[in-house]
Amino acid sequence: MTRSPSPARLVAVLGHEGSGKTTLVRALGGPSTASGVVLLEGRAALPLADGVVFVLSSAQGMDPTLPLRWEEAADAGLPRVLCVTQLDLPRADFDESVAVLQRVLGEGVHPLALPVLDDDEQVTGVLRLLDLQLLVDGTVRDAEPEHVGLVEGLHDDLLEALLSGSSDDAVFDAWLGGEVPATDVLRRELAEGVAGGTLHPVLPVTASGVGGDALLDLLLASVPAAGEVLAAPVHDVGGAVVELSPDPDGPLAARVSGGLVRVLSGTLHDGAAVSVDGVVSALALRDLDGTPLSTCPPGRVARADALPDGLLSSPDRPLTD
Ligand SMILES: Nc1nc2c(ncn2[C@@H]2O[C@H](COP(=O)(O)OP(=O)(O)O)[C@@H](O)[C@H]2O)c(=O)[nH]1
Ligand SMILES: [Mg+2]
Repeated sequence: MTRSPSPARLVAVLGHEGSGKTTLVRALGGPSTASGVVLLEGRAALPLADGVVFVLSSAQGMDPTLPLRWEEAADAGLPRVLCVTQLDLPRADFDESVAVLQRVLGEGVHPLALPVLDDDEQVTGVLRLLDLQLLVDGTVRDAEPEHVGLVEGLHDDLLEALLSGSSDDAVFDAWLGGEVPATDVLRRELAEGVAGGTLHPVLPVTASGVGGDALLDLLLASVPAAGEVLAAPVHDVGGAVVELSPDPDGPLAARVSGGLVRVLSGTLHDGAAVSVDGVVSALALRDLDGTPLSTCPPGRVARADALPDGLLSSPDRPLTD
């Protein structure tokens, strides 16, 4: 039996071995989450991705390669957010992890939510710093006044970061004048800052998924569906630029990386002959969970394990970068 393919907002999950990437993807219901965000672990997903989540284990601390990957993703123009995991382990400390990330990655790194602990030091919810709402067990309510007092400084820092970068001068001036903008204005500024690569929120997520909704909401709001990867120019055999658009009936073009395939234009059909940078083979198309897939339209991602990395096209109409 075949199913419809996975949806089209693709986020690469990067981080140190053992930092909790697989656990995070599972806790969020991935790889294809119900919210329409596809989470793929590892660097192979990067050339296909619309955004990146960097995972830092609060217990293990900083991975020395993280700044390199961070720059790679920045060069690719991808929105970057950060997730702090393994908060239940003995040496874990969310605030310390945030401080390390701010020190190493610099500008634009701000906590967006804080872990809320119960009497046994277990993370049972998160406090959203944007609107000072508490999310516990799927319910949302105002944070207690004594909590608000403790986090007011972080809330103000976040709003200042959001609004000082705003293209909307009226909003920033009002903020300077002591007015707190409406939450939907703040959400819009947040989404624009993350999408534009100037803001990098940090969120706590546990192995059981506490904090996961806040992360998925952020990704949904700030990572463009099927972005840059679809826009890169390709050429025909004569060297002429071929303009592609995400048209299911357009000329077939797809990117292949690490056994993953993402369609730029046209539609992939299971069993069809395809050419990857001149090497022709028969396509064995599967969904991310391994189930056979009959077709895959533009923007979607699927598995095609046997294919080499490169630009996929039809053997009848070969394309190159
Ligand atoms: N106690 C605890 N263990 C975790 C947590 N997240 C992951 N782990 C464990 O840490 C190990 C590495 O996690 P994994 O998700 O495979 O990391 P990956 O290598 O980044 O994919 C596994 O044994 C997980 O069960 C967490 O939040 N708390
Ligand atoms: Mg893993």
